[in-house]
Amino acid sequence: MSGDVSIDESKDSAARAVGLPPDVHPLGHLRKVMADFRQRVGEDPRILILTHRSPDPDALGALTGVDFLLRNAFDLQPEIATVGQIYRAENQAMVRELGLTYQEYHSLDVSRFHGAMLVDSQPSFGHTDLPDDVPMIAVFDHHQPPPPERRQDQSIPHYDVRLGMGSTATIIFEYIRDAGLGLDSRTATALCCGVRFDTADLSVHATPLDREAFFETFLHADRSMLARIRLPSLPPTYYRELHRSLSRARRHGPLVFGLLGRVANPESVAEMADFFMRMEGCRWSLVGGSFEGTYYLSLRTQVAHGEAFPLMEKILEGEGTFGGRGSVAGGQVPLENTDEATLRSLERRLRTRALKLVDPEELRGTDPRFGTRLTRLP
Ligand SMILES: [Mn+2]
Repeated sequence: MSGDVSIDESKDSAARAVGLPPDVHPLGHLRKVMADFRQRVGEDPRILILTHRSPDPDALGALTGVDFLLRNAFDLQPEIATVGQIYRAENQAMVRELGLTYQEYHSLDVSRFHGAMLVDSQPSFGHTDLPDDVPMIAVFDHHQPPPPERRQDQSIPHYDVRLGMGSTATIIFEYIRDAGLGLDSRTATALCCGVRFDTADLSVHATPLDREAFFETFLHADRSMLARIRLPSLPPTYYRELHRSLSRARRHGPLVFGLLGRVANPESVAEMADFFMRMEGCRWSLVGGSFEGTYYLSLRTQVAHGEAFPLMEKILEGEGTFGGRGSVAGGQVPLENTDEATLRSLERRLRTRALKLVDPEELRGTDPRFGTRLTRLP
């Protein structure tokens, strides 16, 4: 991966076309939406802030940032709810270090709320659970929206989706900045983790606003906390999974490919895809594993190799749901059966489709079907 920062100013305004019109000031628009909302439901609306299942650092940073914004610029007392356990050690460390506390969405009485806001996801995404009877007031995200026929979000008054943006934390940072609020160390640390995680320290997908968000939040962040989040202690199961992933993964020309069967931690799928991507000569990596009735897939590409989203689309061929941006994509396929045969046959289909995407010329010297074990590579 090249170390240079890719900045494309034109992306910002083009991306706005998906969500808010380019001439609309996001904070001004949100203020207007909230004023209208207060007129309808009363001066003191109860707001629920949500994100996708098993939130990553960008989702956690954005949740913390929106909470801060609503409390300090809108005089609200929102509540945050999450779905799904957090498995990745870095993400657990972030929750622990920052003392983040969330309600468990599925045990929450959602009828208490007048409205909901969603960060780092969109309503029709497969990995996001939303209440049916609580109106969605705002969406803040940077992922590719679904095709119009599958969009359930036509009526959301504040729909701020910016495709060119490196992280959702960056988008939230802009609101906080524009509201003239000073960042406290906890919010700054949380936002900083989000920007650095989704942009790999500004090395990919980084816009000028991402850079500003990163530097500004870094300046106010708790530096020793950032270090502890970055290199947390790891449970023994981590090493077992690592060993299994290394022994299962194969190199097929430019592709490092690992279908891991059952995994003890669904986030190890993304973690291994990142890890394999670092292998010299690897231009894309694909890792999958099954956990509690869902098959998780993570795909990474080198910028020069192309976008991850269309590759994932070809690999899933209509099975399950997927999302992505730039060089990163993730997919989930629900398993109607958790037996070995169902799992094997899904992995076979995925393997066949993935290998079809590799140029046969580049497979020379490896067993075309089975690839080469990572530990046997010359
Ligand atoms: Mn994100």
